[in-house]
This record gives sequence, C-alpha cells and structure tokens, in this order.
Amino acid sequence: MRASQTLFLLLWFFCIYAPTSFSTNVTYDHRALVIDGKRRVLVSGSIHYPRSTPEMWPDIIQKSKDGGLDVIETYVFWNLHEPVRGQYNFEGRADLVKFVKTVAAAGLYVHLRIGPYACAEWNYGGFPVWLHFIPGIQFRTDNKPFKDEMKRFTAKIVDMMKKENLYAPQGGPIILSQIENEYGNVDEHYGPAGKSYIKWAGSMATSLDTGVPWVMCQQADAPDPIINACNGFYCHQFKPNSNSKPKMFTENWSGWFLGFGGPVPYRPVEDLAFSVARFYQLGGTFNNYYMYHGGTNFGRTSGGPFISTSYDYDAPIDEYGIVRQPKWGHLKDLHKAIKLCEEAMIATDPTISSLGSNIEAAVYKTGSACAAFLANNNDKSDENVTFNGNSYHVPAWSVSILPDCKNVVHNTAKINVASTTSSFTTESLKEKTGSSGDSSTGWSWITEPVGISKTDSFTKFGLVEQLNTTGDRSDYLWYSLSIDLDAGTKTDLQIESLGHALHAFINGKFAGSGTGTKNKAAIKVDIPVTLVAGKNTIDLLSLTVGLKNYGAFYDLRGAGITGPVTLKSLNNGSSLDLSSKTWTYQIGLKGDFGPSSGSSGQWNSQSNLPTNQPLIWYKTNFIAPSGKEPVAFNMTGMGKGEAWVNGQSIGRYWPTNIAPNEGCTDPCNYRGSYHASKCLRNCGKPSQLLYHVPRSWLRPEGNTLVLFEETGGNPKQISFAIRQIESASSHKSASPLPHKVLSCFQGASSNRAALDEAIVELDYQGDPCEGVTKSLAVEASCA
Ligand SMILES: *[C@@H]1O[C@H](CO)[C@@H](O)[C@H](O)[C@H]1NC(C)=O
Ligand SMILES: *[C@@H]1O[C@H](CO)[C@@H](O)[C@H](O)[C@H]1NC(C)=O
Ligand SMILES: *[C@@H]1O[C@H](CO)[C@@H](O)[C@H](O)[C@H]1NC(C)=O
Ligand SMILES: *[C@@H]1O[C@H](CO)[C@@H](O)[C@H](O)[C@H]1NC(C)=O
Ligand SMILES: *[C@@H]1O[C@H](CO)[C@@H](O)[C@H](O)[C@H]1NC(C)=O
Ligand SMILES: CC(=O)N[C@H]1CO[C@H](CO)[C@@H](O)[C@@H]1O
Repeated sequence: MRASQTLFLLLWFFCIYAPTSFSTNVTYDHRALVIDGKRRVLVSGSIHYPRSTPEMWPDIIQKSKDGGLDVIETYVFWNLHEPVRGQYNFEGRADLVKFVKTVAAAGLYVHLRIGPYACAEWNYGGFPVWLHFIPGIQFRTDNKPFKDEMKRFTAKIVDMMKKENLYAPQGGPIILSQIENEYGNVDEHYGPAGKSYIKWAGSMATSLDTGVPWVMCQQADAPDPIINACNGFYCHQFKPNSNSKPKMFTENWSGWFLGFGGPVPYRPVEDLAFSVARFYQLGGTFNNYYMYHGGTNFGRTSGGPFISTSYDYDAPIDEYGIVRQPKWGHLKDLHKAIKLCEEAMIATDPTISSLGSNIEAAVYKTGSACAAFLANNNDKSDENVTFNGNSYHVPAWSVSILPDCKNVVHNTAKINVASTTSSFTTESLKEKTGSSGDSSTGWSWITEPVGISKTDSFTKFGLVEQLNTTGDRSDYLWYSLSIDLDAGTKTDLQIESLGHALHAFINGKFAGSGTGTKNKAAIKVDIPVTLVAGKNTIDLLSLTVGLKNYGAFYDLRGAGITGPVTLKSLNNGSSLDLSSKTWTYQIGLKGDFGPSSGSSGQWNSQSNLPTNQPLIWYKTNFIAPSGKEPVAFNMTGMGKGEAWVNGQSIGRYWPTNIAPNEGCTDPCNYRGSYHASKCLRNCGKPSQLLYHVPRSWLRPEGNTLVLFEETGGNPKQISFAIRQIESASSHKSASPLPHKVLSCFQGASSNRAALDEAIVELDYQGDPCEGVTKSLAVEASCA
C-alpha cells in the first residue's frame, strides 16, 4: 500500500514536474519553427478542453499522440473563464492549466490560441456578453475600452501559464501562441481603425514576453515578429508575408460543423490527406487539424446560431473519444511518411517541377538526404509519372510520398486501414436494478406558465431587442400583451423577429412557432389565430439558439421580436399593428429546475403525465448503464429544449429539427476541391438525435435527468444509446508490412534514425480498443 503510494507520487512528480526543469528554446526561420536550434516538421491537432471532460482528456490526448501528433492546439474561451467581470472560473472542464499539463504529461507540445476572439462555433465567439455592455465599447477595433479588456484577459492567461512554468523556455509544453483570430477575413469593414488595431494587438502580445512565437491566422498584414498563418481546406498555395517566416497551416478543417436543421457534413480522408500532403510538399512545416477531436457543446456554449450540441466535426477522434477509422489510421500513416522526410525537409526549400499536366513534383535534396512528393492534381485521371527514371502510378487527386526519393511509402488516396462504423445499442432508462419486474423509469413533471409569471417582469413601450434585454442570462424572453376587441375573429398574427425561434400563445393556448436556420436567423411568420370579443392575451416566447460568433460586427447582430407584430385583417377590414403598444417582458423561465435538479416539492407524480404539450419540465431518476462504453440519450419523442444530468447541462436538444430530404452525397467523390456542402449525409433525418452524457457525470444509481421541453414530447420514449467499441478481433486481419519493404528501407542510407523508428513502429499492433492500423502503407515494388 505504502510502496504503491510512493510509486504513484514519484510518477506524478516526474510526469507533472519533471519537464519543468528543462528549458526549451523556440524560435522560427523561413522554413520552420526552430526548437532548441533544430528546425521541426510538426503535426498538430485541435482539441478544445471544454468540449470534453478532464476525465476524457488523458485518453484523447494519448490517442492524438498515437495518431502521430506533436502538438495539441486549443483556443482559450474567455466567456467560460470570466462569466461575470472579475469572477473567474478555471474549474472542471474550464481547468486550462490541468489541460495543458495533461498534454505535457503525454510528451506533446501546446499551441495556445488565446485570441481572445475564438469564433469556433462558440457562443458569441468566446467573448463574454458583459463586454457588450461596457459604455463606449466597440469590439475588435482600435477602441480603448475594448483594448483594455482584451489586454487584461490576455495578460491574465499569460501570467497564469507563466506562474505554472508552462511556456517552453520555462520547461513547459507551450511552443506557440495566437493573438486575435481570422481578423483578416473581416478587417476591411473596420477601415483604418482595423489596421491600427492589428498593429496594437501584435505589440501588446509581444510585450507580454512569453518567450515563444506568436501567430495570427488569416492576417496577411500581421506585424513582425508575428507569424501569419493560413486556415482553410487547403493551404498549399499560401505564402507568409515575409521571407523570414515559416509556412503554417493553423486550421485545416478536418470536417465541418453540424447545424440543427442541416445534414451531417463529412470530409473524406483521402481529400484531407491530400490537402496535408500538398501543404508539406510545397514547403509547409506545421499543419494543424481543426478539429482532431471536436467533442460536445455542453450547456449553452454553442454559437452560430443553430450550431448543434454535437461538435463531432467528422474529426479523427469522434465526439465520444473513439478513433474514427479509417480517418485516424490513414492520417497516422501519412504522418509517419512525412516524418520520414523531416531530415530532408528541414534542410532545404523544395525544388518544384512539373512532370506533366497537373503533375507536380517537389524534391527536398541535401547532401545525403532526399525526399520527394509527387502530386497528381487532376480530379479525374490517374497518371503514370516518370520521376528520376522510374515510373510511378499516381491516382487522381493524390500525393505519393518518397522519403528516399525512390520508394513510395504512402499515397494519400490508398487506404490501408479497416474502416469502422460507429454503432449504438439501445437500452431503456431504468430506475433501479433488482428482482421486481417493472423497474422502468417514472417521470414527474411541472408545467411552466405561459406568459408572465415572475415578479421581476417589466413593461416597456414598443418591442425590445433580445440580446440587450437578457444579456444572454437565458435563451428565453417573453413578450406579452393584452388587447381588447369589439368582436371575435379568425385572422393571422404576423410576427417578424431577428431570430432565432419563437412560439406564440393566444389566451394561454399554443398557436404556432417560427424558426430561423443556420443561414438565415431572421423569421417572418403568419400564425392563424382565433381571437375572442373582449380581452385577449398574446404571449410570444422568443428564444436564442446560441449567439452569433462570426462576421464583421457580429456582436451587434441582435435577436428577438423587434417587429413589426401585426394582426392582419380584423372584422372591420383593417390590420392592427401591435409593435408600438406597451408590452410586458419577462427574462427567462419561472422554473429553474435544471441546475437545481435536487429540488423537490412541486413535482407532480407521473399518474397523469402530460405528453405532447408545450412548456413542461420533466424529471426522472435512473441508473447508469453498466460497462464503460460512452453513452448518449436517444431523444426520440422529444421536441426542443435543454437537458440536465445531475444538475449539469448536456446541452440543447432538438430532435424534431430535421435535415432536408435532398442534397446528400454519400458516398462522396473525394476527388476535386472540397467545400463545406460537398459531402453530406443523414438527409431527411433529425440533425441530432443522440446527446452525449460523459460517463464521469454519472453515478451507478440515483441519477437525475431533468428536461425542459418547449414544444411538446413524450419523455417515455427516451432511451440510452450505448456506443459500441469495436473489438480488436474484427481488425486483427490487417496484414503486417512485407519484409521485402523493410529490408528495402534498411538499405536506404538517409535518415537512419527516423527509418529505424518507423521500423519499430511497424510492429505496433495498436490498442485493442482502437482497432489496428497497418503502419506504413507501402506501394512501391522496391525493385
Ligand atoms: C534560441 O535559439 C536561437 C536560434 O536558434 C538562438 O539565436 C538563441 O541564442 C537561442 N536562445 C537561447 C536563450 O538559447
Ligand atoms: C499506367 O501503367 C499501367 C501499367 O504499367 C497501365 O496498365 C495503365 O494503363 C497506365 N495508365 C495510364 C493512365 O497511362
Ligand atoms: C378596427 O378594429 C380594431 C380592433 O377592434 C380597432 O382598434 C380599430 O380602430 C378598427 N379600425 C377601424 C378603421 O375601425
Ligand atoms: C443595444 O443597445 C445599444 C445601445 O443602446 C445599441 O447601440 C444597439 O444597437 C442595441 N442592439 C444590439 C443588438 O446591440
Ligand atoms: C433511437 O430510438 C428510436 C426509438 O426507440 C430507435 O428506433 C432508434 O433506433 C434509436 N437510435 C439509436 C441510434 O439508438
Ligand atoms: C472563414 C471561415 O469560414 N472561418 C471558419 C473556419 O473554420 C472555423 C472552424 O470551423 C470557424 O471557427 C471559422 O469561422
């Protein structure tokens, strides 16, 4: 007992603190980042710490390392860390220091993108909404109140990292940091103030003296010494703005994000690998996958609006932390091939030549080392290419990698990894285990009142904008009005809203809804209504689905029912504009039962459980499914709302928001330029049916699930979806590399160390949980 504790402490000591005793020097030149005097070819991947749990981090990071990454990149999310000005949160999923130390413990580097603008399909792009209310503030421009706050938060994060010795010169893992983010995409809208703002941001960052280089992405005028880097689906054509800066790809979109109401985007790995190989072929030395693990938008963190709770991104590691095959394995093979070229790549610039129509060769040759990349950029025809007197077959839209300028160890279009499909089993929610036959879950409920029910409601002349009114304290804002009519009538209530969705109630009864989409948040709806003679109450529930995160002045893009609101053609033939009446408002809901799921008392028992009715809180107790596999709720039967497990929000759910029937392309031809709507699946189905519940949020029994249902559903249809982890046996069939090829490599003189390492790696049979990847894909006949 004692000995094992000591051992544990020793391990802990060496894992967490040992690295702090070695100082690492990071600089750059025109070829690459230079680490301790040596240029490096690096592979990086994005993992956003709040999109998984601290319990998941070590495994995800280890799988990233096993997949061949050197660097983990993350944004820092200001609104997560400072929800109220001056009140900080660095606990749990917000424990940035712990995340960085977990990466360090795995022996990987960190690229810390402080921003503090993140974009990232994150609520309000990562800015706290209180920032919006600082008098005189203008975001992301040469504005003193904004710059003061940006500098204060950036300095706070830098100081925090320094105190923990996390920068490379202090012995920590951070080798790179980012200031601002993709500002060059929007700066023209900010005029000269935008130019001076970027200069200021550069010198502010530099003055913080982190000891490691800073980058700005998508910023052609990034001031020296800040490195300007490229984001996109392809960046091989990119050139930095100075000959003294390396070519870096900070966001290579490994897939694309999902929106409620849309189909599921995916990016074929052949194309992703092509993009990466092209980048390294043409002189790039740092590629980052955005995302390597996408994860989950827990709580109300998704931005957009309309970004789904799942942020899976078709990344090499899926939302649940399981490797996605063949994507993960194929990229791993690619990374190995690129590492075999590192010695030659860092020694020199590539020599580019054309070997035919759309066939491009790049050769890195120096002294003993020689590495070559052969690209076939044709999107239809495979080609036979003659290079150095040998003939090579290069499939359309692919790159062959020749670490010795002779043998092809990898072709981006040839996958040697078995694919897996993510499968789920269904399990019903159970209240307890035991012998008594019926243990299915019982539900209790509370109705949320329609209209004004809280004491802090207020009245105002005219219609208000929602963001300014709620400060995003809630998704919900009630707009309520009473009108007197001489006679009853059937007519249409026409409502115009900036978004994102609304539900209308007439005299307490649900009358209709309207919703925007990812591409158009604004709503204009005509809802048929029946009005009575005398007093009528019109209650409109307006709601946001994550605040805007992108675009010039996106922070000023409002939401809510700003009007007009009109009753069309009354009995006397005229229409009645309700916009400039005195409305009563309520921010948020009366119930707040999610976070405080333990509270009891008012809950009604299940005997008369209301279903398919709007505005109901539901609650149940359940036992966790046995086993260790990742779990999700299958929200079949529910409409739209938010769900909490043991008081923690697992996010907004919306299984009734269905992708259009048309537009899907599955399978998708990977050849030819990729774009966000090229490869889509899941048409005609709910955009998101399954909602991840991290295992660490569950106890064996006595768990509470609380739902707030807006539109109507039946919670008895909810079930568990249990992610099945493919057993190793289903992949053991992957054949090891032919011996012939190994001896062929052993004969090659260049880059012995890397080759030896690769050969050792060839024996790697993989973690039984991850499936097995064939290590190096060797195509050449090695003759
Ligand atoms: C860090 O490396 C650079 C370039 O290799 C070198 O010029 C500089 O002197 C080094 N700094 C330290 C503190 O070793
Ligand atoms: C490439 O060469 C192979 C065999 O040498 C041949 O079968 C094939 O037709 C050739 N392809 C093209 C596009 O020339
Ligand atoms: C029509 O009826 C509405 C509601 O009763 C009333 O407010 C409005 O003044 C009437 N318009 C005319 C032209 O009589
Ligand atoms: C909020 O209020 C400010 C100040 O009155 C105004 O400038 C702005 O347009 C309003 N709307 C939004 C969405 O910020
Ligand atoms: C979700 O639940 C529905 C209804 O029980 C079922 O038909 C469907 O197969 C489930 N989906 C998954 C992925 O578990
Ligand atoms: C210009 C652009 O579309 N940028 C997007 C790049 O992808 C990241 C990740 O999905 C987004 O955050 C950016 O908005």
